[in-house]
Amino acid sequence: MTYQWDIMRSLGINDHDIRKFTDPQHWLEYFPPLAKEDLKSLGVRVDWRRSFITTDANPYYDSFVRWQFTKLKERKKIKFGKRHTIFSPLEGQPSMDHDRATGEGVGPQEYTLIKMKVVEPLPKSLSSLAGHLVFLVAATLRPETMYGQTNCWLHPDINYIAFPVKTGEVFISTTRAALNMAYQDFTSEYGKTQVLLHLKGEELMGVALKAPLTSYDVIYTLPMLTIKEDKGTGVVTSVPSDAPDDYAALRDVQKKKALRDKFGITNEMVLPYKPVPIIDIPGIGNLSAVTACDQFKVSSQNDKSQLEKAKEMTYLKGFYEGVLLVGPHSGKKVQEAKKLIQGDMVASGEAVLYQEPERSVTTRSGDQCVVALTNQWYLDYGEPGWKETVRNVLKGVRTYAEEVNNNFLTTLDWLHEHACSRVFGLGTLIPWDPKFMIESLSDSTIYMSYYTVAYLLQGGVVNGSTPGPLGNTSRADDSGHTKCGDTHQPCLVLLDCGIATSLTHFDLLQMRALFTAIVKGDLIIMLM
Ligand code: A2H
Repeated sequence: MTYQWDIMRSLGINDHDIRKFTDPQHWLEYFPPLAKEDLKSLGVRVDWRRSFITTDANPYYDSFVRWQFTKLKERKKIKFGKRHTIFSPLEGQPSMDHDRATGEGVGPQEYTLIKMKVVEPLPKSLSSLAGHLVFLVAATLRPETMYGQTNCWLHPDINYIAFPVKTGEVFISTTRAALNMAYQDFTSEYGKTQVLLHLKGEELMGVALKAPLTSYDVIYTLPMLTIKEDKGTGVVTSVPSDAPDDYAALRDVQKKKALRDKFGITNEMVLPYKPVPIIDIPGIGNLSAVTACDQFKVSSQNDKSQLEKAKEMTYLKGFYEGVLLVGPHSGKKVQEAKKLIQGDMVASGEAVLYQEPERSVTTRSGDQCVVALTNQWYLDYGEPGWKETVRNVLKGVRTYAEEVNNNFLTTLDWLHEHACSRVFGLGTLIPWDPKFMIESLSDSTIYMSYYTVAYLLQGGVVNGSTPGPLGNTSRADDSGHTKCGDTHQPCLVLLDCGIATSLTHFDLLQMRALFTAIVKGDLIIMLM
C-alpha cells in the first residue's frame, strides 16, 4: 500500500513540510506555483492572467459557482430527495468520478430480487431460524422469465449470510449484497446488517423452495460453479428454457450422478425438472437456450466460448423479438412484459428491487462502494424537457468530429439524476444549504466560461486576494451579493461593470451554445 505520505516524499518534500498538508488550504498555496514553473520549463505558452483556484478560497470563482447553482435552483433543475447513488460506506458520502481509484463512469445497476421461500420445516442448516419466513433472494435481469424457473443456483464455495430485513423476514445472500441492501433501507438500521447465520453454499444444497410464478410447486437449490461472488446476491434463479448458462448447468447436474452425490442432491430434486416453454423467439423457437446450446454443441457449464455464442444468439433477439407465451401478459413482447411482470411481483411482495454498482468501484481511500439511497441535492439531468433543449442546442454546435457529436448524444440518452452535494471536500458551499458542498464535477460544467473574464477580475492572482484590472467592484460579498448589479449574479455584474469584450470571448470559445444548454438562454440574453 502506497500512502499519500510516501508519494509526497517521492516528490522531494521533507517530513516537516509534509505535515502542513493536513490543512487542505496548504495544497492550494503549495502546488500552483510549482505547476506553473513546470509548464513554463516545458515551453508551454499560457495566458497566466487567466489562472484561478476553483474553491471558496477564491471569492470570485466562488461567487460565479454560487450564481450558477442559484440559477439552476430557481429554474427547478436542482432537487432534493432520496436517490440511488454510488456511495462509500467508509467516507459516509456519495463517491463521484473524481473520488474514485477504480470504476470511473460506473453507475448503479438495477436487479429484481426474486424471493424464493424456503419450505418449512426449515432444513438443518437453517433450523435456528425456525419461526421466521426465510428467503433465498436471487438477482435477475429477466423477471419476465420467472414462469420457467426449475431450480435455484448457489455456489458451494461462496459464503452467504442470513440477515433480517425490516419486514421481519430473513434474507439469504452474500455479505456484499446484504451491505448494499442495508444502504437501500432494507434493514431496520440504515447501513447495518445483523448477521443471524454464516453459511457456506455447500451447506445449503438441496433446499426446497417455493418460487413465484413457476409452474413447479417446489424447486431445489443446486450447485453452479460459475456463479460470481461479486455480482448480485450470489443466488441465481435458473431458467433453462431461456438462459444457456442455466440449461448447461442443469444438464450437468442431471447427467452427473457423482456431482449430485457430492452435494447430497437426490434424483427427485433434479431429474423431473424440464425446461418450460415460456417465450417464443421467431426463428429460434420456444426453448431458445436449449436450441442454442444444441446448435453450438455446448459441452458443459464451463464451456465458456460456446456458451458465449449461444447467449449471443438468444439474448438480444429474445429481448427485442421474444413474445411471452404464458401468464396474464401472454402475447405481449418481452420488452413490454418485463416491466409489467416486475411491477406485479413487487406489488404482491414476491420480489423487491435492488441496486448495486454495475462494476466494482473503489474510492481513493480504498473503500469498496455500494449503491445507497441517500438524501441529497441532485441535478435533474434526466428531465425530458431539459434534454430536448440541449439536443436542439447541440444541432447548432460545430463539433468538427462526428464522433464528438455522437458522444454528446449518447451521454444525453443515459444521463439522469446526478448527485451534486457532498459533505466534505474543497469547493463551494451550496448557497441555500451550506451544510453541503457542491461536488467537484457539478461545479465544473460551465467553469470554462470563467476563463473568458478571469483576467479582468483577478489578473492572475489565483486566489483573488488582490483586485484585478477591473478593481474590486465585481467581487462577491459574504452573502453572494455583489457591489454592482443585482442579487448574487456575478456574471450579470461583470456586464454591468462594462465588460463589452466578453461577448467576443464567448463567441470565440463557442461558449454561447453550452450556456444556452445549461441555463436555458439566460446568459445569452444577458450577454446580448
Ligand atoms: B439472469 P449481468 Cl432467463 N454470477 O436471470 C453469475 N450469474 C449471475 C449472478 C452471479 N453472481 N447473479 C445473477 N446472475 C445471472 C435469468 C436470466 C438471466 C435469463 C436470461 C439471461 C439472464 C435466469 N437465470 O442474464 O452480468 C442472472 O441470470 C443474462 C444477462 O448483471 C442475471 O439475470 O448482466 C444475470 O446473470 C445478471 O447478469
